[in-house]
Amino acid sequence: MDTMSKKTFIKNYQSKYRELYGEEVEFGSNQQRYEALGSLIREMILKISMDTNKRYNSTKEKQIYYFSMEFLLGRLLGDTLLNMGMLDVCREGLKELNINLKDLEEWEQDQGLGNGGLGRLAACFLDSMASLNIAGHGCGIRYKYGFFEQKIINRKQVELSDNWLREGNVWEKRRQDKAEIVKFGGDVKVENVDGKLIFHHINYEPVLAVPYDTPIVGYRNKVANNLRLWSAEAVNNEFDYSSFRRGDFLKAIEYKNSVELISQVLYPEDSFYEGKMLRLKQEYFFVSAGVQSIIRHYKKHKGDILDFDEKVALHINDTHPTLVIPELMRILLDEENLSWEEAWRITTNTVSYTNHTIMSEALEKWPVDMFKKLLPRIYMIVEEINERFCKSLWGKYIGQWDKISSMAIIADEYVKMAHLAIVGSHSVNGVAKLHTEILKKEEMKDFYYFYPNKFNNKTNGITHRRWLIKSNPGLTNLLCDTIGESFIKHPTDLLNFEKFANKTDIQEELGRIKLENKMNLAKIIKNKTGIIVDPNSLFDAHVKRIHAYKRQTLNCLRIMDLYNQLIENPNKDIIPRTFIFAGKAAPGYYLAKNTIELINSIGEVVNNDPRVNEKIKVVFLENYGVSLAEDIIPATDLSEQISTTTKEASGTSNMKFMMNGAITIATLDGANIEIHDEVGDENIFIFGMNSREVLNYIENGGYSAVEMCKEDKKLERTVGDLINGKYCQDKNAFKSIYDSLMIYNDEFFVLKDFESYLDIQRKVDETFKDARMWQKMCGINIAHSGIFSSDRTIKEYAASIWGSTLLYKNL
Ligand code: 26W
Repeated sequence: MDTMSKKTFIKNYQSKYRELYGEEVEFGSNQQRYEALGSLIREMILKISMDTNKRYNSTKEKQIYYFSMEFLLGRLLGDTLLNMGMLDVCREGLKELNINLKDLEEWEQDQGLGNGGLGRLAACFLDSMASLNIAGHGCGIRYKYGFFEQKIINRKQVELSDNWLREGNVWEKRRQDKAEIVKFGGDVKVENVDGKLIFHHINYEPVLAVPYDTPIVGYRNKVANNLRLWSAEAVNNEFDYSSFRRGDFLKAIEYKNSVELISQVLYPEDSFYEGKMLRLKQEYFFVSAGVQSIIRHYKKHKGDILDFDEKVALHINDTHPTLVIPELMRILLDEENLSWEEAWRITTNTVSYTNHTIMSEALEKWPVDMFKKLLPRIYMIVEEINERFCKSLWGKYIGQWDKISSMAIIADEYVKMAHLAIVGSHSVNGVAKLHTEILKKEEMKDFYYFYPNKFNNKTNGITHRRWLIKSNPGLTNLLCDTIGESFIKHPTDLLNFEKFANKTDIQEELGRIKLENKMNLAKIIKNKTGIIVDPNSLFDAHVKRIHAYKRQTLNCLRIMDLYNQLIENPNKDIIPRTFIFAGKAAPGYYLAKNTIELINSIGEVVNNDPRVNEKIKVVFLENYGVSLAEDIIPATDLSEQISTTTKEASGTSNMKFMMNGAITIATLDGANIEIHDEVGDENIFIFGMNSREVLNYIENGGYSAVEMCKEDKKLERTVGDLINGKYCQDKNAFKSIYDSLMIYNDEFFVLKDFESYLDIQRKVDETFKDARMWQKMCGINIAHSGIFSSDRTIKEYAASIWGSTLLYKNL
């Protein structure tokens, strides 16, 4: 890519600043300077976007659209500069103007339009698609308020709204000219014209879907794909004057408000489904707008509708966008006048589906009444899909009514979205090997038996551009100095680093880089919490959504046990540790919120107890998100991935930590298994039950938490500490956690894995004592992390699901 010279950059930046603010940049605030830089870069990207689109339109290469309810992009400035090859020029140029690029970057609000893993994966995929020169675009919702901002007040989580658009968003461009109408409610009138049924959707409520486009720039390859996020507006932006005249003024306002509600806020629940009408509205809203605009674009460029499936792939990120299937059917049937068979062939060939969770409480199903009322025409189509599917089941399972009704799309007055997604797509994939096996053998086994060829695995990945090159420049420099730069384009070349992991000077260098990152994090911890932590202590990070299955409680119990031991035996030889927690709890998830309170309470006791606080510190960092993760991950020694085996579909922070040279302490769950396969027993700390044992307990019972406690006095005592006032005067403060373990029989086997967790933690201490040994392990982890780049994942999707035209010409 032709990059700018420093001189040109300075000139352009100064003139951009003048144009925006009518004064010289030296008088500006950092926020204004950020805005000016953002808009300068945005303009430069415009040219790349135009060229990319021109190329896509003329080569007619297959276009991939990734439909996702969530895109957790974080900040864009730094990563965009990196990908454009302008990071150095920009940093140096600004320096000449006495401006620190970092100070400007901090002014950018995180784009937090996602809950966690699923949304961040979508963001990593966009980066990889653009960087691999694949014509892949995002389609989602432009929530006015993203994931809530978390504050800790009195040790408890408090939720504040995330008004991320308050200062505007330099990266997006509103495209009023590309707006679509989405229709809700009303009735369907069926007309018979010469024996053909024509469906008229009448009396509906129209909603204007206005797209906002954000360019996604590939790594130094002159590609800019598009992320299109839809915003809901009243069709007549002004009040409806006819109803106004009739005195129905309030009705007009009501309509406007109810429409704008659709894209108002991201639902903050993940892994827990709530059958809210507004959520169903959100789902249909962006799906319908997206599919309509894709078809409009396709036809505008002279695409033949019968070849649609050869030129377009629509991917659905979990079941949330499943309505892509009936919506595409609707357009093909009602607007393109295709036969059912043709429409069905095109739809199923076009759509593919990724499952991200086996937690049954996260499975989406909509009450038939609600569905029918909100989407009458779509419901008719889903009914027809269901009938045809059930008929095909009858052929195979003669007389087996139970099986047929358990597989049906509509049953027990519910529309089951996962069933619709499987039936209406040509590919169903899980996100790590174990997860896919569980889908095939357990969760979706009937469907796997019926459609064995649809099922496949695509182990998740993370973009090494954001999560290594951008967030860990120290390590990146060391890698470039030792193995050269090829890993940037070919991340599996990181393997070349393995031989360096043995070298003393490299081990020392790795230690030095880590220490520097830890000093940076220590500063952040001090600023945010007032707690002073020792950068030479072992940084042990457990950062992710707070959820019972992720077992923050197991970590808490272990710290509580360690605290008891240190009190009893002040000379106990342990490695000083800083326990770092961060993560948000869904606002309605009491147990998870109680866990946050527990962590903070343990912190208050431990950090203020002079008998132990030279040895251990417990820190909870509020408002976990992409930007905070970028500070925590490069500074971590030990990565906690301790979910109940079988429950974590993949996990992706495990990969980020590994790539930054943290050692993983883990159950053999999700992608931890594949990390273990990569680095071998000696370079990871594995503990706990395996999937067979867990599934066996779940299926056959036989586990008793009370018995576990009876057998292990230390465990009994630690669990007892939850309700004896040790960590909070109010003895009932952590009653819900205590009850989840002792009364509800510890659904996630925390107590069962406790002993083996303590054992392996002792091994961690032993290993950490030998600094050289530890750094060697870090080096090996880094060397083997390349396979977890989302570039690998995306190549697999492109080759075996999307059938996209692969043009690796810039690689
Ligand atoms: C309907 C409410 C709801 C919302 C979001 C249910 C479920 C979700 C997501 C599927 C939750 C999620 O983010 N799952 C995570 O997806 C990651 C990317 O594949 C995996 O790495 C994580 O293991 C999985 O928990």
